[in-house]
Amino acid sequence: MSSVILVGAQWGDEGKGKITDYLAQKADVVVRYQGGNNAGHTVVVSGKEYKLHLIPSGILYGDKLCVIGNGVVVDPAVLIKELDYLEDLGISTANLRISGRAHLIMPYHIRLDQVEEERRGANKIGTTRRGIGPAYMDKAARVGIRLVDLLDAAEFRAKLERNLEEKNHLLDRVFDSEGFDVEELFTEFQAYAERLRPYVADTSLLLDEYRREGKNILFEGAQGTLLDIDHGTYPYVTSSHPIAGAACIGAGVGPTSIDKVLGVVKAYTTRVGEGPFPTELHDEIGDTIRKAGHEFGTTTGRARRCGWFDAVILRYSVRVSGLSSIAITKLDVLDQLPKIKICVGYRYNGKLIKEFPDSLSKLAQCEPVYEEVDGWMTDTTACRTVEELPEKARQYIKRLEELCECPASILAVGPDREQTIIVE
Ligand code: 2SA
Ligand code: GDP
Ligand code: MG
Repeated sequence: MSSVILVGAQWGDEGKGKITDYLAQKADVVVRYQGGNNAGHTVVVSGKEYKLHLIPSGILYGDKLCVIGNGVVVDPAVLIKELDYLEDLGISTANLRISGRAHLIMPYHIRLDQVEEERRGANKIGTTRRGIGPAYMDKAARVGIRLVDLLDAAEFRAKLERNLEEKNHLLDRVFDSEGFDVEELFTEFQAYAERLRPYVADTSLLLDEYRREGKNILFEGAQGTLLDIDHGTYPYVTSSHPIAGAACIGAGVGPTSIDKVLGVVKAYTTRVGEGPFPTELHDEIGDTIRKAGHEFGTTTGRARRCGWFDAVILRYSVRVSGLSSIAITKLDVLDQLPKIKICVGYRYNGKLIKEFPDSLSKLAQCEPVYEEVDGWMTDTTACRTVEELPEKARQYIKRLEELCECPASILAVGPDREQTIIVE
């Protein structure tokens, strides 16, 4: 396996948690490198469901080193809650390490995310309101507070005071919202510092040691290509880079140490939040898919918008993340559909286009061009090999591979770890 980056190839929620958990069997290390607790990864092991937001899905094994890299924004209260959640379930968190270079999500980031979304009104982004955007803004503005700062009380206090002066002014004057008290936040965060101190490490160094020993490292992406701040449907994106290149920056490893990139895709498409979505279904088929696939946000519970598979998006993901292969999840969700559509291109201004457009208004005017295939109308949830899949399901997968110009290496036919097919 060596070093593999796993990324979402659509708008997130492709089943990255499940595939990470599956691949983690053979990994020595699992690393999160971007995003924060806006992510929601659901993993099912022997019928039991685990929901993770910050901690890498590899934690469920107990013996894997799990790393939260410098590129992640960490809400310490949420992280501690997740540590408690796992420990209550008897899952050890002793192998977790968090980069001291990771930035903190502070309570004022969460408040700002909320009031900014309200102010945007009809132009809202549909954020998860977890403070992700404002935390990355502070990082880029060079006023962010990092985990290493949290561990140094004097440093933390100085940075907190400076930040609160500005943030309280902004909240009060611009948003007519309540500010925060220095003493209260300082005391609250000192408790977090003590709880998190044992986990903080130079994780780039740690990963380098593992790499030199020839260990298998799995990088677990959050969100998806189309939510990337550069390559996604800007401004309806998250504030980090879900594409594969970000793994190097967000974990502190060099690109030459990466062997493979795996893109996780659903057999159809979903999106949470606002923004154009060419293959979105506004009819009962969309409702059927949402119901069959339990398409509701893991973090916020929001209903996900559902639509047909879009090969234009996939080819774009293959390009911008350099995918070596894809894992196609949720095939079983299509089991009872008599007809299935695949978007093979867009019609824009009367012309057929095959490349994903950069302009959002252009994308909003794109009409999907579909190819229709017969559904397999058979339960696939017990299939464990490609041969056991119905012929029409195999044809569907083959067609997706051709259109995406990328081979499928893994298929998923249910949420459980066991419901996974390795393509030989
Ligand atoms: P943010 O909060 O600033 O990152 O939001 C910006 C956009 O990014 C989208 N986004 C997501 N889309 C899908 N899934 C995500 N994670 C959760 C999940 C979402 C949930 O796993 O289900 O529970 O609602 C995720 N995180 C961010 C978001 O919808 C905005 O469009
Ligand atoms: P992630 O954010 O990419 O990790 O995906 P989420 O966990 O947010 O959403 C994927 C959902 O689909 C989760 O509830 C998974 O348990 C579930 N899931 C993953 N793979 C499959 C599959 O092949 N079939 C079905 N029915 N559910 C799946
Ligand atoms: Mg998710």
